[in-house]
Amino acid sequence: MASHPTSLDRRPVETSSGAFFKVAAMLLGFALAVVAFAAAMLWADARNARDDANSASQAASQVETHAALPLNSFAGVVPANAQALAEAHRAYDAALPAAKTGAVVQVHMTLKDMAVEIAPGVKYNTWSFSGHGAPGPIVRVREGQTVEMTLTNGGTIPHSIDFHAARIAPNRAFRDVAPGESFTFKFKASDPGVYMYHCGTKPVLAHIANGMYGAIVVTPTSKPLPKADEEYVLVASEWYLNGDGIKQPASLDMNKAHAMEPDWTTFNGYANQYVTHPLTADPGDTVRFWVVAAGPTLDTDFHVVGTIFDRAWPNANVTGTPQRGVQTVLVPAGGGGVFDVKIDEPGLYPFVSHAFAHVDLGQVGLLKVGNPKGTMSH
Ligand SMILES: [Cu+2]
Repeated sequence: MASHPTSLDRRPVETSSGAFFKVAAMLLGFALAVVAFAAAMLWADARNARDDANSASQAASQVETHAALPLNSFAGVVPANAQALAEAHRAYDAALPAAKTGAVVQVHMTLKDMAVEIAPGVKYNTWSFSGHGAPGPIVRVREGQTVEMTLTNGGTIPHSIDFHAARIAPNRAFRDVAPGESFTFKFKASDPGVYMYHCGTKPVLAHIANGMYGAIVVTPTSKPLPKADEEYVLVASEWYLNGDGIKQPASLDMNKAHAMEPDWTTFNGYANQYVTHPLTADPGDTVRFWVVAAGPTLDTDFHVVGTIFDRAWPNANVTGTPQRGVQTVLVPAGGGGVFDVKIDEPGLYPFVSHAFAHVDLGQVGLLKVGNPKGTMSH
């Protein structure tokens, strides 16, 4: 027993510094209790306040007064005419663009600060890669082509562009570009797949969360993929709002981004857009999905309801042997995946992140095969 003292009192000699630490520990414990109590009260206040808040504007004003936890969620908060707005929304074109010919593919993006809609009637202040919101344009090249990327910064702070498809010194190619400046670099797209690109300027979390991401598809030529009839590119991402974005555009809530509590999650930047405007295929077609999870933080568990992947290339390892007959495949934040489905029966087939909170937050769409009767909202 003597060899295993259970309290400080059993120590034979108590030094003055030991006594000091005892007192300090007691005071610290008391202080922590006070902080915990205060936090609990704040939490209770916020809960009550939130319960009372009937209007979106009340909710928006709260978030400014409660910068710390708990975080006010604006998930699912849309105006009354949301359905009409969703129908009027022009969906991001998910079709894989045609490949360009030639040894060099020039890509020019002009950054612009702009408010865009991310859900029906919900606006957000993005830093846009291309002047039409997030994601940036789909870049499509063929294995072996050289990408000549020019970035023009039309924004107000420095930005950069980091291509995951490149093997290149980041300090040289992915460097910050000052407002008003342009910068060009080249890389050879030698590794086929689908890759994320994003702004790599610090804090990267904020730059990606503000919409600075997109996909580059490098189609293999050394070992071509089986033929596909339709090819779609989906960039999954999440949004963290400091207001509901209805009366005025929301901006980034960095506390929510750190807490990984998004208000909306999307495919191609806008919640549920392919539910209202489904992607299409004919019965018997092979449909290929090129999927990137842009995050900034959360993964996507890609699944198509009502079918099974005929071929899946996890991590977009398209030169490897595909997996067959798999149901749900992880697409990690900052990663990609390629998925083929061949669907014979006409119908509405939802594609989702099967981490189902994401479906409720907007990361769901429909693949409409043929001309089925009726509708569904998954
Ligand atoms: Cu940036």
